[in-house]
Parts: sequence; C-alpha cells; structure tokens
Amino acid sequence: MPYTDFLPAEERALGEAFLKDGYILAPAEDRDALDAIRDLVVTEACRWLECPVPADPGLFLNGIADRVPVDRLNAFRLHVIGAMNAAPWLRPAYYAIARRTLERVVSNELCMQRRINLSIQMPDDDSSLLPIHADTWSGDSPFEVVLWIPLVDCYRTKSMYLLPPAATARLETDMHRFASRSADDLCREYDRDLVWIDIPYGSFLLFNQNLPHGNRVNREPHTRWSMNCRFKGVFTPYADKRLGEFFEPITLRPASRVGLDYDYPEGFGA
Ligand SMILES: O=C(O)CCC(=O)C(=O)O
Ligand SMILES: [Fe+2]
Repeated sequence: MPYTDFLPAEERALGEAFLKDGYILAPAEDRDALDAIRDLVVTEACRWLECPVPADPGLFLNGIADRVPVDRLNAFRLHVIGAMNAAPWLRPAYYAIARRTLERVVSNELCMQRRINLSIQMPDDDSSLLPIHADTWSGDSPFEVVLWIPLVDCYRTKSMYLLPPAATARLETDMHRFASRSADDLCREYDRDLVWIDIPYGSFLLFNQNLPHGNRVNREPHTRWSMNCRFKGVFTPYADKRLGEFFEPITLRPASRVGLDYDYPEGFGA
C-alpha cells in the first residue's frame, strides 16, 4: 500500500534487506543470554544421559550422535524441550538475542509464541525433516516471522534453505503446475534458486516464513541443534495460531493497555 516512510535511514536499510533477501542474519544482541540457553540445553541433555557436564558445550552438542541412538532421539528431544519451556527466564532471554532487530523488522509491540521449538538433526538421519513449505500454507498468519537460533555452527545441509522473494514470486505464478505434485518436485525445479544459509553459533536468523523454506538430510559430520520461535505484531491479523493460546503479548505499550482496558461510560451515546 502507498505510505510515507518516516523511518530513519539505518532502519530503512535493515527493512530493505529483509524485503529483498527474506531474512536478516546478525550477531546475537545479547550473547550472555544465548550462552545461558545453550548451557541449559547441555545441562538437561546431560541429565537425560546421566553424564557429567562437558567442558566444551559446542563439541558436546555437535557430537551428540555418539551418545544418543536415533530411536531415542525424540524422547531425548522432548526432555530437553520440556526443560527449556519450564525455565521462566528462557523466553525473555530468547527475545533479548534479537530484540532490536525484532523491533525494527516487526514491531515494538510484539507477541511471542508460548513454546520454543528445538530441532536436532543427526548426520544422515531422515526422521525429522521438513520438506519445502511456507508456514502460511498451513495456517500461519503472513504477519508472523520466525526467529531461528542455532546452538552449533550450521552450514550447508546442516542448516536450512529459503527461497528468496524474487524466486518465490515466480513460483507463486507457477503454483498451479504443482497442484497435483509433491514438495519434492517443487524443490527439484527450484533447487538452483534455494539459498542455504550459513549460520554460525553466536548469530541469529530472522526470516520471512511466507517464503518457501525447509531442510534436507544433514550430510555434514556433526549434529544440527537449532531453536525456532514465532513473533508478530500484537495488533496484526491472526490466522490459526491464536492470541492467548499460541501467542502471548510480551511488549505491550501503556497506551495500548489503556486502550484495551477502556470501556465507554455506562449509557454513553444512548
Ligand atoms: O529448522 C528448519 O530447518 C526449518 C524450520 C521451519 O520450517 C520453521 O521454523 O518454520
Ligand atoms: Fe517453517
């Protein structure tokens, strides 16, 4: 829609990068918060494994396939996710990792997914893949963004891919051709356009989940560990994921609280 842009130049540049590439990749804005989350994950993994906490968390997480058999991976993952979501400080810490960027790309009045997801992908394991999809195809509001944060260095097939906006625009005009075909067909045809994003530990990825994205079998020698969580402006339209159930406001400003609580005086306008 036409609008007048009063944003300062620096913020406009960030917004343009998000629009053009479909994502922002940047260093964690609060590195201590990120390290604290990684420490909790390592501690809980060790509790489940009944092993001592290692000196090098990165080495331990990368090498987890040597300790957890694939058929126990889901039970292991659920234990760690449960512990993550039971720690009241973890969601504020997660938010702190990208606070300024979220404010600039999304809004300063945010709601956040109530549960943070954890993905663990061992080398050559095909049991927890996400074929190409846009979250909007399965009931997410187009106003949502995903904050994706790795706990180890993620690169090539250990990471995820995104179809950039220009290629997505082509695909969307072309979509009817794929109506009766699989995600694999779609992926094959757009393979050359997919951007695999290298994301070292210590950085975050904020991406536009309206763009097709996904992952493949991890062919790198180490296990991928990544977290993801959705954010949106509190007052933007909702789809299947509802306020209160799935999303929770985290940064309401006073004028909005006043407005939300406001009732016209009894008999007003009668
Ligand atoms: O972690 C991945 O590879 C994909 C994540 C994803 O699809 C999402 O967070 O919406
Ligand atoms: Fe997704």
